[in-house]
Amino acid sequence: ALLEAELRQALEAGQFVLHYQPKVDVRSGRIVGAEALVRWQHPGRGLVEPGRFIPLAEEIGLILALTEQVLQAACSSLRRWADAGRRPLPLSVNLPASSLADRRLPGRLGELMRAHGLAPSSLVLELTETMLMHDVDAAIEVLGELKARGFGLSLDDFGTGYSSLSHLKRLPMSELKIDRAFVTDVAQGGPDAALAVAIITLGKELGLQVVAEGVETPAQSAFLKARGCTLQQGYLFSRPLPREDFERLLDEGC
Ligand code: G
Ligand code: G
Ligand code: MN
Ligand code: NA
Repeated sequence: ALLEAELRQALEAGQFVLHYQPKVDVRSGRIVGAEALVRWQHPGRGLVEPGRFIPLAEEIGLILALTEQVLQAACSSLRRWADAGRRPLPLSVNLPASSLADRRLPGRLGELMRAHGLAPSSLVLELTETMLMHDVDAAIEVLGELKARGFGLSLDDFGTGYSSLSHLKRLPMSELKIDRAFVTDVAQGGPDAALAVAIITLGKELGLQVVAEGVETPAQSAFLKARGCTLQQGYLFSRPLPREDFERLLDEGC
């Protein structure tokens, strides 16, 4: 109950910040995008990880208000980077399961981008397969509208949820993220390597960008690259960083 009251207060006080993890094209070594990950800058506890408050925010009905702040902060950063003359870097944000239930989502996101003078293509919406499978037909309709407006659509944590392949082909995604559960042992050549290769092939055949997440070692990175997965994210390249540190990384020419 204490945490609940604190969470409400935190929304009012603006205690949520975004950290940014680069997405790298390993062929060039350059940063080609970033994922925004929310953290709670708690006055007493320090930086709180999302795993410790997102589920609670969903439970007590605060997730949409929190998501609104995340989207505002993401757009502020995109605006800031454009104003500073940086090359365009699409920013990915994680949407909660409940967000697709709102049919007004595409219109609201369109309005948000307009208000910041941004093209919808500068924002990539990350959705998990589990949230899409809950009501596939409704999801396809909302996703279709988001895609028509130009937003990027990424299927996050792929392979760990309950999507069927017959549904996958109907979802108008632009990107598929290989869950780090498959990446961890990918260089060992066992079943996870087979699954990762199958996911890469599947994604490419469906015309999607394929991104590996949770890449921590050169061996993992090299294996994935050799199999055609050149977009990678993970501690090997960088942890999620506060905005200033992320900007410094960009300034170093990565
Ligand atoms: O950053 P970290 O690895 O601690 O994130 C843990 C989980 O929290 C991940 O599953 C991630 O998708 C989720 N998450 C991070 N930021 C956000 C956010 O802004 N909104 C939502 N809904 N989930 C997020
Ligand atoms: O569910 P989602 O894919 O959005 O979760 C992203 C989470 O993964 C973030 O919390 C981020 O901190 C974490 N993460 C990012 N890179 C790595 C990595 O290389 N290894 C591990 N273990 N976690 C990572
Ligand atoms: Mn994600
Ligand atoms: Na993921």
